[in-house]
Amino acid sequence: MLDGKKVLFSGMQATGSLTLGNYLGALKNWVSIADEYETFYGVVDMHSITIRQDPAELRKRARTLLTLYIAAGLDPEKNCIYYQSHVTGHAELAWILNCFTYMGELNRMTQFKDKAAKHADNINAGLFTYPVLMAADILLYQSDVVPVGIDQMQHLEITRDIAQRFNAIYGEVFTVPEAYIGKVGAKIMSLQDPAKKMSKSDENPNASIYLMDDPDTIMRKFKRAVTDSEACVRYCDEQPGIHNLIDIYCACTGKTPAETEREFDGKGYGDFKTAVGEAVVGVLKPLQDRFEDLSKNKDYLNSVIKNNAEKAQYISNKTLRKVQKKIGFPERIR
Ligand code: ATP
Ligand code: LTN
Repeated sequence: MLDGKKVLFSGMQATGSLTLGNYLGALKNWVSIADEYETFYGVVDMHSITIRQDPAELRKRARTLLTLYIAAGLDPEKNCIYYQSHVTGHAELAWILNCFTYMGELNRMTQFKDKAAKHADNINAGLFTYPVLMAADILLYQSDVVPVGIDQMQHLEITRDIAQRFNAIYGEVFTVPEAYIGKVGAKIMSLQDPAKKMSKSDENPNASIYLMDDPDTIMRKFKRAVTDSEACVRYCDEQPGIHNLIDIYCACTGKTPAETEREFDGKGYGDFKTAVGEAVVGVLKPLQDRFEDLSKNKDYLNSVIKNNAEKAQYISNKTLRKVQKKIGFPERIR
């Protein structure tokens, strides 16, 4: 609890350009529930360097991501939007939590296995302990809820395990967080292979809709989206391509799958794909316009970056000091 409200933490990596999957699975939910919580939204640039990054590119992407948080509807006066690397407690708590996390637990993480396979030439220790830094992000603010897509569930479980283990030894130090998974859009699949999740690191640009894609590109990508052979708009597991497009349509329009089936009864894939494309353009265009406006306002963005980092540093220090005391680090002399 912070100022009588429950605490929410979430974050995204500044790697690659955000996709519609990131938006519908995470960012959109962040905005819809923000008012109910005291919120912290990190641009988790420290997580990004587990994969080799070009410095100038990382800096640019981090700023783009922070701007997108605001463009998506998060008011930075009410939501603490900041760069993870500006708040020292993340790394400090992560080190401590590393000493309360087992190699065997980290070995089971599917994201580690996937990323290690993709980057076989750079399987660094940071990639391995990535979930511990994520646990530190969350526990540092005594977070109650963490809105994420389904793919992050395993990391949430390990965070809970670490918190409970620590609390069992030292008393109730950490709030044990819950994941918040949205009802629609929790797992948007690739437009080219509906068995794979839509991912910003996919090499095929036609597999993903990027938040910055222009309307023509969006319509073209949906026209080319892989569909099935039944030629009717039905929400079922046998038609994974159409299933995914219905999920996208519902997440963008607020309609249900049953309503969508009725709306397109007797119509072919072509009409449906056009409607999905238009629904997505309708959601992304205003976001893109706000992004353009915000990007021009450098002073405003800089003040958000500074003020929120200070706020996050101040609040996170409380947890950090408590943890340091509990584990027996010597007191600071003032
Ligand atoms: P990468 O391809 O670099 O691993 P990613 O696209 O998977 O990146 P992340 O930065 O790992 O994105 O995730 C940011 C947030 O978006 C997380 O909460 C994650 O659960 C959510 N998310 C990512 N991809 C999808 C998707 N296809 N559908 C729904 N949510 C998603
Ligand atoms: N691992 C997350 C990003 C992330 C995160 C967090 C999400 C880092 N720290 C804390 C929620 C809470 C991912 O989306 N890949």
